[in-house]
Amino acid sequence: MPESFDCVVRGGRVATAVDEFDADIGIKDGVIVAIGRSLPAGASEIDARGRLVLPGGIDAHAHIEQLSAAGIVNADTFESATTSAAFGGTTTVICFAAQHRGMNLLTVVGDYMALARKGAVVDYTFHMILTDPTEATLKEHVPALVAQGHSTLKVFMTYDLLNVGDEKLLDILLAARQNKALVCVHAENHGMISWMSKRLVEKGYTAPKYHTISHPRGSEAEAINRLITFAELIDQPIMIFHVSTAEGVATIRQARGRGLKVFAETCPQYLFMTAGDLDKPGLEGAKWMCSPPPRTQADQEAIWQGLALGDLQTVTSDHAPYAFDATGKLSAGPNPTFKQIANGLPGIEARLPLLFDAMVSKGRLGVQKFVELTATAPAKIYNLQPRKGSIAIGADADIVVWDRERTVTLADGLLHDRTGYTPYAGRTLTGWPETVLRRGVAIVRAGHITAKAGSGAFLPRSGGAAATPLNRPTADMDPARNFGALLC
Ligand code: DUC
Ligand code: ZN
Ligand code: ZN
Repeated sequence: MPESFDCVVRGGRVATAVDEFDADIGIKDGVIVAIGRSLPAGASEIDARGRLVLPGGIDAHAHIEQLSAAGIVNADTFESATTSAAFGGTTTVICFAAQHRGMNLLTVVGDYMALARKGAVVDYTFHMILTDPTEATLKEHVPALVAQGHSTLKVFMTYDLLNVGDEKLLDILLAARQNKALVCVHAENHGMISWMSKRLVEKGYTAPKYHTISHPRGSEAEAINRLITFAELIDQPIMIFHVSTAEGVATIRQARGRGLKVFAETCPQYLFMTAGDLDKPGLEGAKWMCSPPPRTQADQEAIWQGLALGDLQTVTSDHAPYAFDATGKLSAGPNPTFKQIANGLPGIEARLPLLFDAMVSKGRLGVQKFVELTATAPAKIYNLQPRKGSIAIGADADIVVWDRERTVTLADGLLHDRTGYTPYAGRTLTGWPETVLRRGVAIVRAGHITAKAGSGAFLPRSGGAAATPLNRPTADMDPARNFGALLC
């Protein structure tokens, strides 16, 4: 044990993904160096008596200061989004360096890194969105960037200006395999969405609620199934983003049952909202518009079941904040069709309190599963362990002291992102992050943040175990069974 601690978090009830126990936590140089009873005094002390002490949350899917394909920058800067994250108990974010068509990926990542360095107040690492997988992108830029610690590629199967199509998706899966990177995918069938959207708008069904109909539920399971089929052909691990339907969960469960390396996430909007939330007067429903859209209560139940059984491993926010004005949701004018309204919800701050209320306060799956879904599993999948994701000797002291009694009624303007609204307004939650430590320093305390813009650290990552192929080639790709063709 070191002779002195910089800080001791004293007297709390510590919970990890597997344990729960009463302990003090001793911190030195930003790292947890002791977990025990009656630790000697630290240079500073945090009184955690009567509180839960949990690892800082990891939000592995947050759109921050990102240019959309339509040319809108979302409402948050790195500083505002990560401030909001910190207030909500999240100490690490994975956000998106987004290549649009014609852009050089090296430049995209360099420019994005400059924004993060300037503004982030929590630690961060990137997914690289590929929309233009040219030869140079795949053969030169991806290898160089993976070597610099950017080890996930993100791909869209829908959106006019983002989707890469089947052949390029296969190219990207292969490039990822060759570079030991994980591929994260927005999986929805583009043709179905496009066809439904055109028919709805032509017939005058333009209100935000029709956005839900324009993404027919089958469009998700179809794309997930196609993606899994492609990933199996290439023998490439994948992460399926924001699963919204029972059929999506079932398709993933079946693939995992066959031993395939398929990971999946969902988001609070698919656990706590339904399509009915978009059915509001005028354009108000736009505040609940995201893709895929929220579905039904039966889907919520199926997704909870998927989380319980491990078919889905993590819950992220998919924070995609657009203000309800001409800079965001109404950028196409005061009277847009649902097709002209930016997709996305603010959620980086509410994610943990919403889940804490459901899982810990109301008891659904319990505190250990809460920690697993929101911190430990994303740390494992995105290869941030052992530094992040748990309370353990040697880990960064990213710690949240939770007041499990405090009730908060969410309201527009209460949270710290820059949209000014929350789709969860009016919900009363029990349990709230009280003190948030990032690498041993209390950055949120008594409702105030002290972290300076740019004090967040970049977390370089290799692909790790999750991104390692099974080495289980299909017959078509296996030279021993495909008449000797060398294809990978
Ligand atoms: N859907 C996406 O695909 N990205 C951001 C937000 C959203 O709703
Ligand atoms: Zn998406
Ligand atoms: Zn997203």
